[in-house]
Amino acid sequence: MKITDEILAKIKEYETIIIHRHKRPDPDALGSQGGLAEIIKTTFPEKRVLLAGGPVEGLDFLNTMDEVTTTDYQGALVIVTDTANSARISGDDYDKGAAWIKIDHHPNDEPYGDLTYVDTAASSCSEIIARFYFAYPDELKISDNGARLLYAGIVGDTGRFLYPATSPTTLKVAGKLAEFNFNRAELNRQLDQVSYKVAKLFGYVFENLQMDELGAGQVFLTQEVMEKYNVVDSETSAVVSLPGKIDSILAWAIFVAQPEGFYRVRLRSKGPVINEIAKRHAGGGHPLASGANAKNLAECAVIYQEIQEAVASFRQELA
Ligand SMILES: [Mn+2]
Repeated sequence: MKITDEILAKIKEYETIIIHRHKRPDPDALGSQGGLAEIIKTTFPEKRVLLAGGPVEGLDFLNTMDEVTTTDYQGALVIVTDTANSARISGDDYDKGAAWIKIDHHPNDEPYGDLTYVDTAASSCSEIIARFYFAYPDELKISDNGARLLYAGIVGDTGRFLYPATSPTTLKVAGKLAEFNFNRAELNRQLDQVSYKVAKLFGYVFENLQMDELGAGQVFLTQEVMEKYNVVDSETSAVVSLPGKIDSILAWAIFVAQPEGFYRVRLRSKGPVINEIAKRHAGGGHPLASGANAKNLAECAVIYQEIQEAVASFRQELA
């Protein structure tokens, strides 16, 4: 039995289905979660589908969550999308259901769940959910809003079809989703626009980025900087891809100081593999897009040195 057949059978089997995604959700987390919910609701209107995970931090134009209580989990099927490891699942009771399923596109370092469907070649978890929908044209239905959510997730995780994970399949799936009735131009604008204060922070990042001669970059967002620009940690996600605009940069880290004293580290790359660095520093992710944590400035310095080494050996292999 194909894994997608098994997942469809599980969905048919349960009356209540609770869908989780990762903490600090991005458009792909909300798109895959909400898109799957719309498929199930539209196909099986008698089923109860709940979205778990709490507030959506500035992405409420995409979706809002449901109130989910512990008793809702009794006899329920839990599906978790876009979340590599259980510690990152948003919401507490994800393990209290009768069965649970993982659907994801990150490296499968922790294969949690009774069923695990991971495709690391997919651009996004939303692409996986969209392919699931298109694989059962006689069985599954989706609403226009479901198509909108999946499209948003693909646009989010591919940087608007820019990153290498964007495959011909990604574009085909996005094209088929675009046939549904939603305002694509408005959605693209909502995903792309930033507040005036975050635009000012863009200026700070370019102004203060340090880069070595091989193209390893770093920038620090200290508590003082965050206060000066009046931004919170979740708003800094908008600046993460920014250094990639520079032609000579290859890999970079953005160190975001946390009130507790440690640093959240956002790592991005155009080639050198950086998720191995992330794993050594309490993190993980994709080869070209990862997150880590540094206890203090000394660990930040170690991380930057490891980026420099990864960039240097990447350049050597190219030469
Ligand atoms: Mn994703």
